[in-house]
This record gives sequence, C-alpha cells and structure tokens, in this order.
Amino acid sequence: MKEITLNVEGMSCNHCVNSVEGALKNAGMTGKVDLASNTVTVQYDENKDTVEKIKETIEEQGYDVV
Ligand SMILES: [Cu+2]
Repeated sequence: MKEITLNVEGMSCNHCVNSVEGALKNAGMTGKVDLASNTVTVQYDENKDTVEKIKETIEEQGYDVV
C-alpha cells in the first residue's frame, strides 16, 4: 500500500468530506479528508490504482486537486 496527501480546493463542510471519502471508497481506496488543511490523504494499492485515478475521482466530485 502507498499513501499520498493531496491539496484539494473547494471542500468546506461535512457534505464535501462525505462526497470525497465516499467516492474514493467506491473506487476501492481509503481516503481521509482534513478540512483544516484542505488535504486528502489516500491509501491505495499501487498495483491497482494510480495518483491520476485518485485525482480524477476527487475532481469528479467537483473539487480541484492543486
Ligand atoms: Cu461541503
């Protein structure tokens, strides 16, 4: 397993947290949002998932990975 922390803009409340964490979970990854620092920390299987897939999953929810 690998872990990456991404800076994400636009997350402001629990709804955002649930959207991002839920989308990552549906994609088979484990994400944890930190609203205070506007970051998402994701644990993923590097044999199955890529950073690009993580970014796309977050951006599909309407947030910007910066
Ligand atoms: Cu929100």
